[in-house]
Amino acid sequence: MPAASSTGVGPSSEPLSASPANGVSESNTSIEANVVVLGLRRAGKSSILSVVYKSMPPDDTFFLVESSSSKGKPAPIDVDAFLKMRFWDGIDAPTTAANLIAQNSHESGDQRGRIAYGTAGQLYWTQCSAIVFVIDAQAEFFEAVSRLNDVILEAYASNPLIHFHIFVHKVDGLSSDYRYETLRDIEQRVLDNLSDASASFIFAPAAHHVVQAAKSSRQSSGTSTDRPSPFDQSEGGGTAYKGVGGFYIPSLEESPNLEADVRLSFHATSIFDSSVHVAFSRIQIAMMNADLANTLEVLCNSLCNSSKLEKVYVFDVPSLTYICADSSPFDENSFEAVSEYLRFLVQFSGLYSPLTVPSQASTGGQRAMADQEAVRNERYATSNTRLNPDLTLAFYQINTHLAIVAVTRTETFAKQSSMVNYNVSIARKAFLDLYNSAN
Ligand SMILES: Nc1nc2c(ncn2[C@@H]2O[C@H](COP(=O)(O)OP(=O)(O)O)[C@@H](O)[C@H]2O)c(=O)[nH]1
Ligand SMILES: [Mg+2]
Repeated sequence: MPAASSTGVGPSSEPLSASPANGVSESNTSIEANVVVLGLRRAGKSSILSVVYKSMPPDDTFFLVESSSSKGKPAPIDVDAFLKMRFWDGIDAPTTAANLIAQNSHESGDQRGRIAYGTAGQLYWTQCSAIVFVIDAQAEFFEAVSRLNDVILEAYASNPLIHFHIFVHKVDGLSSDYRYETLRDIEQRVLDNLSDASASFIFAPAAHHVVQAAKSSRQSSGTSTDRPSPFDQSEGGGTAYKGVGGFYIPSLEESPNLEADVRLSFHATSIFDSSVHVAFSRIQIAMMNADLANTLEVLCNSLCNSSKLEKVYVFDVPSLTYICADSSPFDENSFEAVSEYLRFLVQFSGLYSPLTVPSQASTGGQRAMADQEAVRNERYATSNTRLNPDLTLAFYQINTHLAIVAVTRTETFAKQSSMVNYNVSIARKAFLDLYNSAN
């Protein structure tokens, strides 16, 4: 059975995925993407991060202690799932002293711009790839939407490439019709606010640096994943324009049309089903280098076609998020079944012989060696289960925290299992090579 990667938060000698924030990075500089989670108090920010990245059972979030700016700096969560990401559980403090200091430097043309809200002065907006803004859909959301509007204008002024993911959260309390209505209502209000703000909107000097760097990296990169850095990355690390190949870079010379230019995505989420994992999967994929994301999808498609599978995902098992999937339409129910299956496998992973798990303090290099060793010996876990008479789920471990999960017709799978195994063994080597080269 699979084995867990090391983690920096809490002990982890368990095989696979008992460990949450897999592969906490050794240093700031290896972080490729910072994501700040913001929202009003009790919106559900800490719950979301705890459920997805710390494997906390949803019911336990009721007992989460409230974080507050008086209790010091937020401890970010580091995740390595093809992309080395750092998630910040934002403390809502719009005008900290740090922000005022940053404001001065911003006015004097500092290319780093202002300090990001919620990070207690540890990060600039120019270093954030994405912001998750959590809105409690069970409460009155007028104030939350107005706060979101402030955050968008503030962050976008310094960093026009930042991607805003708005979580319309706690939708478990709403009927499915009302869920959709609430989502549309919030979306419309946000867009209206942006449209109203366009006329008086001014970019900060930092924005010009970010856009310039993104344009030149897009021109020069070709298929390269190395992006030159326009600013000092020593604090917080990370670049804002990872994966810039795939989206529109606004022109700062023309008058802004915020409702069209700002990158916004809306997600209806709840910690009581897999919607929150799906939302984070989409965030991860959107931040990934566009070439890498395309290659991963092509690989999933070819595995799907060659083995006559219905659906293929590559999962980051500890967080139950996927890193890529084939291009067939996403199906919520099948995703829910796959997540349930992975949860089940993880519970029993300790019974099987784990791979050589590098110790908690191990370096990325040691982890890569352990992974290569496992490939050489072909010692990776596989498992399959019949979901219903027609559908079978199949699991193939890739390394200490990644796995291929396929949804397939039971009949096809039974007839062709040796061909599927052969194709999977080739695909998993390809995924592993990509993972190693992306790291
Ligand atoms: N019904 C429901 N409650 C949630 C959900 N997510 C979080 N909560 C609850 O909301 C409360 C506040 O959550 P918390 O994460 O502390 O909010 P924060 O202040 O934004 O970090 C807790 O009691 C959670 O159990 C959800 O998806 N559905
Ligand atoms: Mg909190």
